[in-house]
Amino acid sequence: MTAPASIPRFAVVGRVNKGKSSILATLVEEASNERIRISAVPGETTLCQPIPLVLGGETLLEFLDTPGFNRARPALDWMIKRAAKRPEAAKIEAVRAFVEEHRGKREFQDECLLLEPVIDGAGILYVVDASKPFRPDFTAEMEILRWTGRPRMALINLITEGSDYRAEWRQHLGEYFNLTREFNAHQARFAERIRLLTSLAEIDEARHPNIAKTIQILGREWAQRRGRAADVILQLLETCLSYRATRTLSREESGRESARGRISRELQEDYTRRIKEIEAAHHRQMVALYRHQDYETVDDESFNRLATELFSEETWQAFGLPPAQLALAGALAGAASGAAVDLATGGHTVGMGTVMGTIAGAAGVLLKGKSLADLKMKIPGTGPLGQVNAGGVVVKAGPPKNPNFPWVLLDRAFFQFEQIVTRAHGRRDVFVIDFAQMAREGQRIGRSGHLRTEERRVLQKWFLLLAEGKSQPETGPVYETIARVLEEIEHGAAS
Ligand SMILES: Nc1nc2c(ncn2[C@@H]2O[C@H](COP(=O)(O)OP(=O)(O)O)[C@@H](O)[C@H]2O)c(=O)[nH]1
Ligand SMILES: [Mg+2]
Repeated sequence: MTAPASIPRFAVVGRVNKGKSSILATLVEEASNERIRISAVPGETTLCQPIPLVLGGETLLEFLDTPGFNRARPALDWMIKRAAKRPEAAKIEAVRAFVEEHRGKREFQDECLLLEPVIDGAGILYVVDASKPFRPDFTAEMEILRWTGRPRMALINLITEGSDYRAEWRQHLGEYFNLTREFNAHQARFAERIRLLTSLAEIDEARHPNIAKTIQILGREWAQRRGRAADVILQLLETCLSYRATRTLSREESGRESARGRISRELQEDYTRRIKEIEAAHHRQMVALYRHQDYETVDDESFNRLATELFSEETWQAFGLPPAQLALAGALAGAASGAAVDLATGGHTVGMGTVMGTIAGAAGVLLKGKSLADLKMKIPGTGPLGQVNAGGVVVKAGPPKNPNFPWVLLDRAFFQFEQIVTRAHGRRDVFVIDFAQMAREGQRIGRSGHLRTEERRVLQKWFLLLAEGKSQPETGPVYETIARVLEEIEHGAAS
């Protein structure tokens, strides 16, 4: 099943285990090992597999993942003999004759598989691993590719860090290829993918318009994706800050200290569990948006880890606003930080003051010392004074009193986004967003501290409105701010 002839095709060739399949997976964002098999075991790719670049249901380009060269030297020898018999013919005739002679036979199975599409007009991407030295026996396959006369580009992948023969490789590749580019299958980001496609357009003039169109569509789609990512983060904050855990105490319970203690613990547990669930769900959405959802190892483990760290001391040291900025943001937003809390019931209503005290106390025990992740809850009762209704006393908890809570959530979302957007699809190792690892460095790594003053004000104001239970405050400027930061992260600007 191949794409129509009008779609540019490129055969990806080179020796086995040079990262051909990995490069393709990264290029077309295919994280599933079912569809693009990547393996440290040589010889996993045994057929020519078409790998389309599909956007909006349309195939824009098609790559062919090939097994790679196996016996290039004897193949070239055969072609040289053949060419000697017909010195007037173009070299590609010898390549064509070679394929016709050996097709379907075992001797040059791999060579035939990869040369066939090239003879039919596919361009060539030749992949080498420059962490290994160049050896003269590579020239045979490079010579064969030159004989085809097709537009061809060499791609330098660097598989093993700390070992670098790029300069040497470049010299040799320059003799055989129209262009040499570097592309790291495990590190390439969106900008590098676009650069690679631009290079393909350069070497293949006939396909230039098609490839240019592809680049344009990709850019548009990427920007739309960023918009959706900003929405995901906005909804995460909205949902978390609006959430209240509720419990109903009977009149009798509300007067009993042991019951109040138990209920307050349950409330706190309910609250934190639900917030973690909300965060994990939004994380999953983001993962899917950036096409990592099929990736088998984006498993619950990473979400669990994500979850367990939200309320940890380390997280609260690494993320959120530094104290001075927090105070300033609060002041600018028209409320002193933390002042919006305590609209709880005080001692006026049945048992309420005590319940709040208990929760605050529990949090204090949980997080001793001058804890940042202080989970004191706002606990407004029902009605103006949290009065008792027919069924009992409704107690609500959330969000935490600490004004850094939304900033911590926001920073974590930015951090997740950065991990996801920089994750190359060609990687097949476990994808874990390890907040704890980052936090262990003991530095503030959140981005919110780098926001512009006006942006912090806009966000703080919105946070306060949500925390106060105002439904659906205006989100335009909030969205703009989040989208701007996401763009900055995409472009790799330092936090
Ligand atoms: N660290 C690292 N490993 C890579 C890179 N590219 C490929 N690999 C690994 O090298 C092995 C072979 O990769 P694969 O794409 O299957 O090579 P192919 O046989 O040329 O298709 C796999 O274990 C890959 O994970 C890279 O850029 N960095
Ligand atoms: Mg392969």
